[in-house]
Amino acid sequence: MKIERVELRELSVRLKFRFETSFGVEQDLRKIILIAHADGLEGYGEVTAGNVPGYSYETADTAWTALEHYILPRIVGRSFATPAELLTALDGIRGHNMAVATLETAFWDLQAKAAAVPLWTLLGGIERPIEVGASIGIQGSVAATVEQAERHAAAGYKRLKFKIKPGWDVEPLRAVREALPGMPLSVDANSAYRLTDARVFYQLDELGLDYIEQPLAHDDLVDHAKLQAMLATPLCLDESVHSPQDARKALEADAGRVINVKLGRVRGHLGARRVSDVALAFGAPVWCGGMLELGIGRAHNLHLTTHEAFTLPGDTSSASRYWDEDIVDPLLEAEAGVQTLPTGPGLGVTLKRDLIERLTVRRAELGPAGARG
Ligand code: OSB
Ligand code: MG
Repeated sequence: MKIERVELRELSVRLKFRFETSFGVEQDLRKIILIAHADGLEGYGEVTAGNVPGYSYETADTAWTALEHYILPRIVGRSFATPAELLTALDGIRGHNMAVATLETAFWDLQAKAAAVPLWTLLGGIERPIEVGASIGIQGSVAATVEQAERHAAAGYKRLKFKIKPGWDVEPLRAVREALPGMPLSVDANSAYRLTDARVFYQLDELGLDYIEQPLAHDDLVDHAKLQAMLATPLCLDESVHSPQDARKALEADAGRVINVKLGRVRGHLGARRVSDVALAFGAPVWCGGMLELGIGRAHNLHLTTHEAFTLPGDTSSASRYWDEDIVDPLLEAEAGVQTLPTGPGLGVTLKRDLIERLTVRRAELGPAGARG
């Protein structure tokens, strides 16, 4: 397929809630979407980076710059037969996986539309209901945390994940465990602890959590392996895994026993598949993480999750939890903790053009004549 033209749009959107993690608070978000044009078809991708470099070094701004100046100029006007070929053309770009993934995932959407099949069939998935959990931010009071836990459990979510940070960990989780004795629960520290905080993890180890996500530094597999050896609860790696090589090293070192796969972090669908293949080979369960996505990113996550390696509930909860209005039809809603795949070719969602126009704060287009503002 020849990529004739690519549009970038930055949208200004507001989450329905303030989402607090160990690295900061998010609510007013800058979301970039990408529309790739080929053979009369449109492929959609979404940047998953945050406003600031808290979760990763990438941000909405760095992704925009990487796409506009480094990635798209190598791609626009050229033909690619497969996503692997497209990625090869980007071999010279180190890192910036979220920016690359935005284009890579849009190219998969194009290919599925050209083949007139739903994206999951190209990804080697199986058509099945997608069980999802919910990721719950730091609430600031134990009572509010328990209230959130009970509300999401009643809504049918299959697993509840709580953000923790030093000083906000054992007490709220004990209260949630008491309120919901049989509920699958997990915590996500987003790298906020050190090995010297082992006392906290010994206490969390008593609560029967499904896993403890990314407790230690993003680049420290050695200390994660030490902590894993001290605990019965599996560690789940998020920020530490950017490639199948990272997954192999982590699982070989027993630095974790579960992997959270996020399309942006691993450079797109091909990277995600290779990471989940490594996990399957090690017998480690994987699940699809979330980055507070709009409908394009959310739909990509659902198609990804159809693969057999994804055996634990992911974070792709109902779009209406996050947004008053989403930018795609249909609205991607979980019923009793189960998301259904959109039908139709490719992602199976259509863009709400008028809404997107109203939310747009920056645009660029790269075509045969190069960049236009
Ligand atoms: O660590 O999984 C994370 C959101 C932004 C950045 C990092 C993370 C998250 C979430 C939210 O946990 C998942 C979601 O509901 O999209
Ligand atoms: Mg995480």
